[in-house]
Amino acid sequence: MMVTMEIARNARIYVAGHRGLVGSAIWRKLQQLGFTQAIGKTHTELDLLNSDAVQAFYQQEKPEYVFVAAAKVGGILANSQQPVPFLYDNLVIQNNLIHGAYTHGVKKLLFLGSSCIYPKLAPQPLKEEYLLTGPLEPTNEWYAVAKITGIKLCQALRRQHGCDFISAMPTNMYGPNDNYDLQTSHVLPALIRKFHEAKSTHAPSVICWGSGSPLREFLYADDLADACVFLMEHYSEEQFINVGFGSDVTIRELAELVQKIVGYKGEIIWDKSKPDGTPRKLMDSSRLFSLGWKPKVDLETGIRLAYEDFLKKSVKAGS
Ligand code: GFB
Repeated sequence: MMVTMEIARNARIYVAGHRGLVGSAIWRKLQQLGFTQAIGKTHTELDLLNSDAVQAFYQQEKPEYVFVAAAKVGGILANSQQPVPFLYDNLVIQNNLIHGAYTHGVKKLLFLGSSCIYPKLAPQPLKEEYLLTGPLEPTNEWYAVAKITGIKLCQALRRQHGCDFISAMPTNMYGPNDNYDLQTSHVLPALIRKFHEAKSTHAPSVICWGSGSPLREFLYADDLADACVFLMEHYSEEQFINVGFGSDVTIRELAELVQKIVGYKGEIIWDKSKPDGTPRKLMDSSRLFSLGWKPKVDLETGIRLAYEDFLKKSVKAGS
């Protein structure tokens, strides 16, 4: 059901994780819409793993609205190699932020999860009600369990204490301020970097991971940010809501598209010793779309924008 609760342009809005891929996009969106009191804290200013520090922050800054976009995130390899931070850090960060928002009377909170919360072999497209109907994908179950716990905490606080806390599950994201570290990044920034470097060094081939056959859905970060602000103003339900693009591509198709955009002429080699992960995770975003929200940036346009951002950052870093 659609509700309308317009947020005053001078409301105090905390974006946790405002320098990350998603948080920075929410920050840009708030600026663009004329919000005058967005609050962001760097890791040095506020350690989200420190419960006392988070309580003191809430006490002092008194945010009225909170976007929880802070998390330990990473691609398929980082997820399987670092189970502890993906589980523990995420649980502590979200518990501090969500429970702290309750104790300090935050008016509304939006918690961001991930499409990996769904069972590995759930029917496609993924509907919200498929949560907890089967085993998770092993390469990211630590992260998924943490995110499921975050959804449940928001639901529990709503049920027991009437908190207006909602959760959104975005599909695979990409865009400005992404992580381009080849060991820890997601596939799209990794491919941008690999094809760009291969082009610059005239390398004959680029190695991509897995078989290339898994299907993934990609949403440009600024579209997600737009959806987050839309949900903050128009959604108030216990059930979390999917935020997807609406269609997916194989990793092979994605690699060929990035190759074309970067302008690399060499060969692609598939390293099958690397994991494929979930075979497919296409979201069913019909609940969100029926509220009147739609993504604006198609995959090719989004990759071109992300590549421009990558080039700007490489020039700044002097590489
Ligand atoms: O984006 P990605 O790391 O994570 O990988 P997931 C998606 C697919 O791309 C996998 C393949 O099949 C990878 O094997 N791939 C091909 C590559 N080349 C590369 C490469 O150079 N780097 C990377 N990283 N992948 C993540 C979860 O799953 O999705 C997180 O680990 C989170 O928990 C995120 O939920 C949204 O899409 O498989």
